[in-house]
Amino acid sequence: MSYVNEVMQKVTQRNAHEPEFLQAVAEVLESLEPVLAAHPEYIEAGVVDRIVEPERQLMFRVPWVDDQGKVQVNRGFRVQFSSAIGPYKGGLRFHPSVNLGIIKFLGFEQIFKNALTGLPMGGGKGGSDFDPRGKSDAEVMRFCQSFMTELYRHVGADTDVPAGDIGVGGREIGFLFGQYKRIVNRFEGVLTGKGINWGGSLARPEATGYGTAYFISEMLKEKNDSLAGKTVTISGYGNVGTYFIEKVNSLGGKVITIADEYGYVLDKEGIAGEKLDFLMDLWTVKRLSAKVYAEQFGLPWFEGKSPWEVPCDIAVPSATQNELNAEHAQQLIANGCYCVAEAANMPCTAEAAELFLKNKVLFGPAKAVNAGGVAVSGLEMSQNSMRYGWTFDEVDAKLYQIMVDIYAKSSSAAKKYGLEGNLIAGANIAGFLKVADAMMAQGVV
Ligand code: 2IT
Repeated sequence: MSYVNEVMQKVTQRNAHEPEFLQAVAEVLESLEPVLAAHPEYIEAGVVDRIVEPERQLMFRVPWVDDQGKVQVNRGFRVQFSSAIGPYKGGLRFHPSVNLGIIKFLGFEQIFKNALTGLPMGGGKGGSDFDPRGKSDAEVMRFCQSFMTELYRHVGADTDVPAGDIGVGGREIGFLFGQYKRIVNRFEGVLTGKGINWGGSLARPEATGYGTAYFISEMLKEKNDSLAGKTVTISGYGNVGTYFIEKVNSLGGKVITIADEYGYVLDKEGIAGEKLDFLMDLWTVKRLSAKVYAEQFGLPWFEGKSPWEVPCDIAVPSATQNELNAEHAQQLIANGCYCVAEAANMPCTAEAAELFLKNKVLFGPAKAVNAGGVAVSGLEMSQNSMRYGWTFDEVDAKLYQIMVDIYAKSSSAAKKYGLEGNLIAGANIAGFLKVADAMMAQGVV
């Protein structure tokens, strides 16, 4: 049995009930085959055996009192996966689907994504099965305060720096930061995604969506093409989707769908102007269904259907893991879609991604495509350390350059290991090499 298969077998035995984690690990390990063949020293040093096991996994009770005076109990998580190249770094997800396996898959992905940014950040992820939908501000605040009352002892500006993810935006980061500061009596950059007048970075809210558009532009540039005049379908309309739409519009393309787990809206004219203004806080603040957008502007709503049935040039899954399966991939390919970029984390199933590669669809993997968010989080950490803040244009220019570099690194790593055009392999290899070399230098830890 090959070394990679042996490692995968052990990971499968140890984490048998965590399908998303196994999916994420299998994809990376497969990419590493040619690297390990060329560099047996990584095998000898147990680098792969170590990188698939989190350095530390925390699970804790989060008790809080709802508006009716009833005690509620949620489960909190923080998985500190790798600190080889910097403090643990990665978002917090508040969603009822959260469990240890989901947080581990996200934390594992974050190791390689963060390495790709070129900034000194390790990999981590956390969250809770708390559902922010339908909760009052006061309930969200009490929950966040309780969550941080346990988490504070495990995090810190030089230890572990959480941020937002699904269900955690500016409001939640504010409540979490306030409680941390109150407990430790220190104003420090323990979280990113902070408000602009209390240590946040300009362009952090925009970063993931803008970065996705910059990355797609790089993929298209290689084919002497651009986003101008292109029709794009997306799913999620949270922080990532909304700012992605804004950037696509400014680059001359149009986005014609948004979706949630109940269905999708088709907006053939493209989401722009007052419609985009309306969309901006529909999920991130109000946490309402995409159907509300359809109703507001008299647009067709397709109940129980997926936006991947709509013909488009470019498809950008921007909601959540495994939202785009093999059947969707086949439909997209049959309808002429020639570029797919993962704005969410692992939104394509392994089978879907395989179909895209096989059919020569330009495919951008999540670790590379959506790295702009955590990249600007890294820039927020730099600004906090300097006690200084860059202008919007300064941060945006750095973000742009980081996305250009990530594309170049991923593309050239794929080429170097005989997998030209396969950005999944390229991103995994480029991210891995940086972390693996750091692990080699630091001994068996
Ligand atoms: O998936 C992600 O990269 C994020 N949710 C952002 C993480 C961060 O630390 O900014």
